[in-house]
Amino acid sequence: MTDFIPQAIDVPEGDVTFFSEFFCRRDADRLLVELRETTTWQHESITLYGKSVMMPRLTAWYGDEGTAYTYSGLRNVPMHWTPALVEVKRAVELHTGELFNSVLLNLYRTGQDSVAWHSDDEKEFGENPVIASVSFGATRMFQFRHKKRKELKSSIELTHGSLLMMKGETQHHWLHQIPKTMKKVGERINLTFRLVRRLDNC
Ligand SMILES: O=C(O)CCC(=O)C(=O)O
Ligand SMILES: [Mn+2]
Repeated sequence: MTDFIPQAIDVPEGDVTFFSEFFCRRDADRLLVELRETTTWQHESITLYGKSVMMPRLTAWYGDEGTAYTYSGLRNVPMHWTPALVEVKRAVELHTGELFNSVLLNLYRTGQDSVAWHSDDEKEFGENPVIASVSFGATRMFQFRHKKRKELKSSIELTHGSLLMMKGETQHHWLHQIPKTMKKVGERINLTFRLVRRLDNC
């Protein structure tokens, strides 16, 4: 880890901070290759307007036992942590003081891969989820849009080895996305660490 100076991102009613070089170049290069090769990537389909379509990215879900949850209509049953994931998780936990028990990985193969507007507000994440988002590989634009105040927007370039923290009421008030780009960009891997709580029915 090299950069401990947080950059605050302008998202009123939210709490977002960015560490541009959370991992040094050498560690980031090594982790990109390791994560690419040791992750069991899936290409899932989702139902959109009654039609089954392939997701515009590859995904993988890892975590402690008992942290399964439903995301985009898909039931994610986690796989066991790999050494590369444990390394990234430990670094993030040590630095932020937060604890996580699961991670969703996304692999954006080209500029045509993307994630559509959404918030990470599944009930399993609790009232005010803390999301730690680590990026490796190609730089991609991450955009925020306020749910009600249409004039409020923000964006940040997520660079190789960076960490973006979203906390507080961010997921209540803001949507985020990674748009497609016509630029020639290489592969990018993103990890979003989350704390999944067991849902109790009583
Ligand atoms: O790739 C990213 O930076 C964001 C991914 C994301 O928002 C998600 O998986 O929920
Ligand atoms: Mn998200």
